Amino acid sequence: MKGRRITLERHLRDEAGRARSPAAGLPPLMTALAGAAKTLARQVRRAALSGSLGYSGDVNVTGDSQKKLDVTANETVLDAVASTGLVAAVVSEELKGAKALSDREEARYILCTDPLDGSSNTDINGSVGTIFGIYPRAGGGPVDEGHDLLRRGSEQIAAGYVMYGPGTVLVYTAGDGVFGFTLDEDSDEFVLTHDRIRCPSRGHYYSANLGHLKEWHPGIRRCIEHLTERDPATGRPYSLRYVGSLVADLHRSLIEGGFYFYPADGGHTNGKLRLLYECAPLALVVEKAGGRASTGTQRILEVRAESIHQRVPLVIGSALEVELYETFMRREP
Ligand code: AFP
Repeated sequence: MKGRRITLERHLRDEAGRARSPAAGLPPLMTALAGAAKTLARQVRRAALSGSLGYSGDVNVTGDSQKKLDVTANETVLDAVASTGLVAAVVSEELKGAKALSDREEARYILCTDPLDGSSNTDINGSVGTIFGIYPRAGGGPVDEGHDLLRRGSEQIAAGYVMYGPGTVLVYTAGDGVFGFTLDEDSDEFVLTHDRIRCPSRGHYYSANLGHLKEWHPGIRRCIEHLTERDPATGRPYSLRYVGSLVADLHRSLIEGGFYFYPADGGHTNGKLRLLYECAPLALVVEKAGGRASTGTQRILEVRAESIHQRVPLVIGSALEVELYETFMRREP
């Protein structure tokens, strides 16, 4: 990148220096997450060489068969944030209950994470990601599930994701702007490559597992019919792009426009994706970039979690496409 080279560390220092920045207490935590991401990028890249592909033999709490990399990713993220002393508890896709890390006063944050999302892609050298959402503690004393963990996404003070693709990209927001950093493997630094990302208000891609089409809400099926009709004036038909790795599909929508959805179907009556560590963090990122995220009927950031592994339907991406989808869902059959 031409011009001034801004590393993540430098960027975090600058942001923390702004008097009213909500990121003021976050730099060490973000630095720890970035450190975990560097380790994970290497683990994912070398998995076939180190014998780390394939299943661990266990099933996680939400019923997914765990990959070996799911297990190591979880340990890597937990070790990294535990070392900061800033996190009171972690909610992770790979842990049945929340894991308490510290009861000290400086442990001001709750971390919700999917350490390795899209792990079914690991064995085919496909893109995967890490998702994280950070909440301030609701009060002092021991972590209380109701107050500290079962939150609305709008209460997050920072959120983001790391995408392990051809390059490793870390995208985050602490409320004021969305920033993307690419890992420079020569210097082992994340460098700012996507400054103040804006999600295009519309795009020409849709991302979804159409294998479940027949079981979707009729409004969603009509939305697909609409998107796939030919009307060059409105950019239709839309093109289908589906990696099957939420972070990768979302990253495309964020940068190029378009949208991703995973609605309820016969096998996933509340959708497949988890509210606290998949939907809410990505919703904060996308909204701060000017996009939208909803269940189809309610803004994701307003949904209060009822359990830590709760699932919700998700539609996320360019504002106009998400609105269109919501409109089709509201229409009478
Ligand atoms: P895995 O982590 O089990 O691969 O699940 C990935 C995921 O949660 C999300 O990243 C994908 O968008 C979605 O599930 C894919 O689900 P389908 O395989 O049902 O399309």
